[in-house]
Amino acid sequence: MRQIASDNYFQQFCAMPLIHVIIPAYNEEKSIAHVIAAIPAGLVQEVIVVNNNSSDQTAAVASAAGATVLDAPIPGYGNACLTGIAYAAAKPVPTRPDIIVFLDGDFSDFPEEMPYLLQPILAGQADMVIGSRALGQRESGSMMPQQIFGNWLATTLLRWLYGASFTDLGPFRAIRFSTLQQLGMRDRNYGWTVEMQAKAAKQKIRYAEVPVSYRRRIGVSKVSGTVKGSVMAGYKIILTIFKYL
Ligand SMILES: Nc1nc2c(ncn2[C@@H]2O[C@H](COP(=O)(O)OP(=O)(O)O)[C@@H](O)[C@H]2O)c(=O)[nH]1
Ligand SMILES: [Mg+2]
Repeated sequence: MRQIASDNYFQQFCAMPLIHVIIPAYNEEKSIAHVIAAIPAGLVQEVIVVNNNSSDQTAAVASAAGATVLDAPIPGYGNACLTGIAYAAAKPVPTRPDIIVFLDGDFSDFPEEMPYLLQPILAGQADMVIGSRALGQRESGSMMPQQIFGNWLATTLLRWLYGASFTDLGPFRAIRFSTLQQLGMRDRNYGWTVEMQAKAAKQKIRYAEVPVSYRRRIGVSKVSGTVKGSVMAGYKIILTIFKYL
């Protein structure tokens, strides 16, 4: 795994922007505390866990780990993200985030790699950064074959139809809050990640990709690990790509 940037690395960025992390979580009581604990200390001002009717202790474990826990009654990954964005947008300006980082709650991402995700934005080179598992180190079995194929197909269509050069629809990503609001995100479930990338390409947003590591999740997958989830996600991703053309 790559060497993590030291604290004084950020000294060059005079006023560190406010960074909030949004983590959609559904029945992730075994992993959520690990995810929160692995976020580099002092890097972010708030960790927002959006819990969707979890039947386990996800909410209690997340708040005990220091996160702000929001309950999103309507199921769906996108809906959880929209709930987190609405919460951040409702904050008074001085405490409203400048940058949002999205992260999954199953400990398959490496939160300690967040400084790399942020670097192109902090350096003023990009307004959105996707953590690419295709460019990074992936533990075997961390992504299902249908997931690898689905990402290849979606990123190929984004290249052909939008002229965009993405290699993954990875969940671990960072974006300027103003850019995120400009995109006008709508999707409430599986089309969220590709909607953001399709709209960013369409609106000529400056984006970058950085390689991120990926490992097998803790617990059970709600999307790619289930036939229903994979089919629904595949269908919604393709639909979303053509919807925003
Ligand atoms: N809040 C919320 N989170 C969800 C929902 N479905 C999945 N998630 C979370 O979204 C992330 C990705 O889901 P996951 O099951 O890991 O999908 P996979 O990585 O594609 O296999 C995890 O943190 C899940 O807990 C949902 O309906 N609501
Ligand atoms: Mg996962």
